[in-house]
Formats: sequence, C-alpha cells, structure tokens
Amino acid sequence: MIKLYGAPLSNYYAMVKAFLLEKGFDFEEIPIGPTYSEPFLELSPMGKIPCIEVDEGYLSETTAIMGFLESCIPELPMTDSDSFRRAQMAQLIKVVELYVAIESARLLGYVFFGRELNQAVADEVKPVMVKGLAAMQRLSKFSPYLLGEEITMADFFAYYVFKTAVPVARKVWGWNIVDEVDGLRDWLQLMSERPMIQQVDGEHNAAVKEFLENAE
Ligand SMILES: N[C@@H](CCC(=O)N[C@@H](CS)C(=O)NCC(=O)O)C(=O)O
Repeated sequence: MIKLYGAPLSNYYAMVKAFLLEKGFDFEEIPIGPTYSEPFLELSPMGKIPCIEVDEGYLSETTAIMGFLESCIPELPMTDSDSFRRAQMAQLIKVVELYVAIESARLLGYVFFGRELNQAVADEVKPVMVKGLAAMQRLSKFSPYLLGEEITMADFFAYYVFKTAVPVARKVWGWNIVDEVDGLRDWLQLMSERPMIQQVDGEHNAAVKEFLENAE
C-alpha cells in the first residue's frame, strides 16, 4: 500500500492527499514534519514534505508524485490524452508553482512563523506574483476547470497553492489576489465543494488553526 509522509498543516501534503483520495488509492498516512536530516533525506532529498513510498521506492516533489500516481490509475484520468494539452497543463502548473507558490512562500516566515517582515523581499515578490497571476489568467479557461470541462492535476495543484498564497498576500499587502484573476473566485468555490477536497480542507484548516493558536 502507498505510504504518504507529511502533515496536514502542509498545503502540498493536502494537494497529494486530495489527489490520492480522488483517484481512489488505498494509502496510509505517516505523520512527519519536514526535516533536513538523515534518515529522512533518503525519502525526500530536500527534506521537504510530502513524499510517498511505493513498491518501487520513495518519491518527493508534488508534481512528480502526482504524475506517477496518475500513471498508476489511468482509468480515472486527471490529464488530457492529447500530448499538446498535457504540455499546456504542465505549463500552467509550472507558472503557478514558480510565480505564485514559490514567490509567496518567501514570506511564509512573516505570515505564519512570527518572523519580521523583510520589506525588500516583499517588494521583490509582489511584481513577480502580479505577472504570474496575469499569466495564469491567459492560460486558464475556467470552464469550469482551469483547462476546460475536465478536472486535471493543474486544478489540484493550483487550488492548494492558493490556500496558502491568498492569506500571505492578504497579510503582507492587504491584497486580495482572488480578485486579480477573472474566474478564480468561482473556480475556488467549485473546487472547495468536492467531497474529497472538503475532507482534506477540514484537516488542513484545523491544523493551520491549531498551529496559529499555539504560536500566539
Ligand atoms: N517543491 C516541493 C515543495 C514542498 C514544500 O515546500 N513543502 C513544505 C511544507 S508545505 C516543506 O517541506 N517545507 C520545509 C522546507 O522547505 O524545508 C513540492 O512540490 O513538494
């Protein structure tokens, strides 16, 4: 059985868990936090969560994990069968990852971990996110899913990126990034209504709440 390592506090963990549930996998959750130390680096060489253990070995990096899981159960496709449209999905995931997820994560220390705001970093991050969100607007259809009528890996990935990027932008700049992309609000709502996502969101939201209460 697949083992999923990580913790519900992590939006990337939530992403993979929601994907596993939607694809109908049997899996076991192994609670562990990120740690840059042995023996965890054997599982996840950057010390990050999530990672999975399957018969073939360990895998980290969410998009690699989701790509592998997708190939295990092709009967419930979350990717397009057309190779160009699959590449468009990869393009959208990359744009959201590089210019929304990774950039907004540079401010997580301030938003969630009680560190001082580094204004120079905030000043660097915002224009990159503005461009990233504009690129997302160009690449997304919102009809009703990001790339059309069928849900794909891009929807799972982006949904959980916004779970964290929205509160970051709100706290750092008082900026509601949901208003930045036409269609984003309704799509977030649509995704949040999926039963598996509701389950995972419940666990993630509770973990964030508990973490913030303990940090006070
Ligand atoms: N690129 C990684 C990002 C995963 C990630 O950033 N995980 C966070 C938890 S949400 C983590 O492990 N942070 C610890 C660290 O960066 O050292 C992926 O796609 O899985």
